[in-house]
Amino acid sequence: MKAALIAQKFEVAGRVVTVVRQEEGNVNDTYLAIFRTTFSEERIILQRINKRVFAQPEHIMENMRVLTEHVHRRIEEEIDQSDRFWQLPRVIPAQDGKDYVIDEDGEFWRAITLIASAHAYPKIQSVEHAYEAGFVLGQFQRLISDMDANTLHDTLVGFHITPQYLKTLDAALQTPEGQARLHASLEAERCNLFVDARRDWCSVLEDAKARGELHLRPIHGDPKISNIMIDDATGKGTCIIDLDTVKPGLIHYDFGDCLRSSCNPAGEETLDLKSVFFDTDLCEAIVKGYMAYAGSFLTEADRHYLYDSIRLIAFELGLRFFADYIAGNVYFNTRYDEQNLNRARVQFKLTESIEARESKIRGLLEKV
Ligand code: GN1
Ligand code: MG
Repeated sequence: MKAALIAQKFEVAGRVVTVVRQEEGNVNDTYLAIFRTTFSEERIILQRINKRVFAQPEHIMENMRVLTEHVHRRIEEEIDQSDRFWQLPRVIPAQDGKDYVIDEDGEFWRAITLIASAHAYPKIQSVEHAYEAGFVLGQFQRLISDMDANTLHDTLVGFHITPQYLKTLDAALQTPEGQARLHASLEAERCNLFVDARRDWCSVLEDAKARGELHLRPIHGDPKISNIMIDDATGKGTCIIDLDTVKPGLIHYDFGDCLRSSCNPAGEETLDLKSVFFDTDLCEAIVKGYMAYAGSFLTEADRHYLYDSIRLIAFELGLRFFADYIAGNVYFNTRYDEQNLNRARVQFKLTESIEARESKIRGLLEKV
């Protein structure tokens, strides 16, 4: 198997015993590789970067290295004051000293350490889990809050710039194929109307940025619940994984993404639309956990846009899935044709639920 041959090119002691494809991930392909020597075993994560999405994968690796070295140093400095072990994956160099391997087909591979004896869950498990998710995100943002955003590459131009996704949708809708996909289903037409009704509002964060109210900072970019790891031994949050989208951005993208993914107990892939809603009890727990750390670095203006960020990132993800469905599923990995349409409907249902609970959510955000 190709992945096994690639795994062997990274600096890990021993020989590859097995390489197993992992199901997670809408963009990159992920494998677990197990190495053994006569006396020991090491498990690592091997990933093939999707070059359709990331034009310059070497920049992702530079961002990852800069950020992980910064965070590892800070974790070490604070270890004696900490109530737990904080972890963050480490980039494993290839045998030639580079941070990646390019195979004979030009595919780009990288290896990172596995966070052992901890798990991430695709859906929220409990109110305690929600608190821990918020706590981990707040701690992560605090640990990188003293980094200069200019030290990071913009590895994914337009990422989380909602009005840009509208343009992508509009371009797809202008093609005959796009029109055919739109009119082939009532659900697609409904999604389109849902988007239309929110066109003017969806630049809310970009407008605040343009007015100078919000500033670019280093962000994670994808802190959904399935990227937050919980320590098996203690039940406490220990780590945030999937550092592909670390780049300059608004902390609101992260806050919104954590909330929209955590407060929908049905999860992103459910086919049961009726079960999708925004759970404000979970929201309260996440916000409490988040503010334990984030309270120290949020400005008044940052706080002002927290509600909008939750609504926006749910809406934006729906828009991204919908635009991809109309375009013929060219961005996100899919297992069946209507998967992106279904994912879009889930996020739009969630957006509606957030909108219906606006005053409750704003109240929770003011309380902490
Ligand atoms: C993608 O590949 P994955 O699952 O880590 C996407 C995120 C979405 C997420 C939704 C680079 O992340 O932005 O929020 O799917 N990543 C990219 O599950 O587009
Ligand atoms: Mg990701």
